[in-house]
Amino acid sequence: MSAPRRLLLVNGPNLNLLGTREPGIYGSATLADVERLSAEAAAAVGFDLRALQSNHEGVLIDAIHAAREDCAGIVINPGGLTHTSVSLRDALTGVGLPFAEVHISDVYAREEFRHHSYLDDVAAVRVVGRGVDGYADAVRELAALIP
Ligand code: CA2
Repeated sequence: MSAPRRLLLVNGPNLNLLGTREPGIYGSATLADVERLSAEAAAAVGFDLRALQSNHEGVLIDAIHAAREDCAGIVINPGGLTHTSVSLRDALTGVGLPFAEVHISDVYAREEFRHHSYLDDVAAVRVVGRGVDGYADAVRELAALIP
């Protein structure tokens, strides 16, 4: 059977607040804008996109596990879990799908605690500090790796 032409877009804790606060760091686009621009980028390279945001680590992990059934790759902005979660890393490596790690802001120009990522050595693609357009870049770069 051929691989599914679908990507999962995962946004982690607090990213539902996009466009409502801290525009100086995260811009003025909303989560709905991010999901739309990502779906458009996916469609342009022949992929369907399913989007999920949750503030709950276990919900994110369950969605990553479920992606094994019908997705070819994952684009994820794990939010603050980037810097704390071995469990999220284990979920992503456990399902074995290629994934792209996205950060809207330039985490390396911010506080020291944002410089460490539990995902950076296992991500197939990393896009950092390109604003919300980075999601479209991540979709394209990830799709290019999927046969
Ligand atoms: O730059 C990114 O995309 C981050 O992943 C965003 C996380 C942060 O903990 C990471 O260090 C970098 C935080 C997401 C919170 O998003 C908000 C958006 C608007 C207003 C408040 C929070």
